Amino acid sequence: MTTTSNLFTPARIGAIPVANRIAMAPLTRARAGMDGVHTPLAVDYYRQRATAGLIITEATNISRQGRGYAYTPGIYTADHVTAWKAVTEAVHTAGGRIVLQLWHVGRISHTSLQEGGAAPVAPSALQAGGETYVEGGFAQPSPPRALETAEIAGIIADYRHAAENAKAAGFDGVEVHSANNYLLEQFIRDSTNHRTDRYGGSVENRTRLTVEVAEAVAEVWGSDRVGVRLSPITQAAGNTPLDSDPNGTYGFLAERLGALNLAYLHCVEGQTRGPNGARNFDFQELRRKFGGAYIANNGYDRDLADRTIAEGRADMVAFGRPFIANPDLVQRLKTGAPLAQAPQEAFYGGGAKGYTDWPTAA
Ligand code: 8OZ
Repeated sequence: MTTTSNLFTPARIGAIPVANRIAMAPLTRARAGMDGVHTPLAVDYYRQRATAGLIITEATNISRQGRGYAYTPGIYTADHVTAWKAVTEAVHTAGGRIVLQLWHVGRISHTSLQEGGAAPVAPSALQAGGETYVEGGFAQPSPPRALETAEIAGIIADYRHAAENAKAAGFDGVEVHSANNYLLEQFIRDSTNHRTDRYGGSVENRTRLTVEVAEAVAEVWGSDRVGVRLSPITQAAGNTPLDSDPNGTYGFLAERLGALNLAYLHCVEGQTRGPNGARNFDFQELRRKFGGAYIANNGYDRDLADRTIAEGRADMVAFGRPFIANPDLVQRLKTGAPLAQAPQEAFYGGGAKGYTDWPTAA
């Protein structure tokens, strides 16, 4: 196998210099405490994967209200900052770069995870299907309540506070999670947003919250250290189409985000390939509308990633699952060493087993 691949050339993603074109995709591992504080295991886990050109952390709750899964980390208390600081120091000492993914789940939550058993919040009072992970098992997300217009400034303030904490924790930047049908995407989609205020109705109104959050976070970090993740054709909420016009909605949003000169756009593209590959969405058109650095994600293997970088269709490719069982994924892709496969039961929850005990290639 060739080692002259384009994947191993350095680049700049906004203001962030990266040593290669391989990003570690955000991976929910559900191994923090119920208080959202990481244990020292997370320090080992991220340090082991620091040869990625850029680590994008697991989705991290910006507020207690934004939490929808047990054992996911937070970035809203001083203890969260302290725990994450140990992670960023370890990654930097190992020569890596790491951005924190900022997350508010919106309606994908459960009353047992909310302060005082409150209902989760959403653009509209429409209950999600599917399952979330609560203490001790899975549960359908609880019926949400619709946010009052006057509350939305508070949500943006929570993002700003989380971004400030991420800065104090020593990250290289932040990624706004506006994908996979969590809060920001619930606003974007006309199936989950039935509002009649300035955050609902027109495409401009539905995309407003993502843009305002990106602006607020960019005020903290500088726009060249802020990325946004989108999933225009996700099936995260089941098989039903989430939006009547994904091309129009996301094209508009990509132009708006492009005008902010952000560090990067990161897209979950995978459902254009494989068994659901008939889905019609042009990610290159989205990338052109955004105009800045582009991180492609989902279902890439070495050859497709290499071709994508060689043809200038992305600046980085993010690998997710392969990073679980291959802490030295970059080296393995370089040498052609075989990749280990993580079993599903290693993905979420537990301790070191299946998390920090994967060996490097001999
Ligand atoms: C898997 C399990 C729970 C959450 C996402 C943050 O889909 C997630 C997630 C993934 O973006």
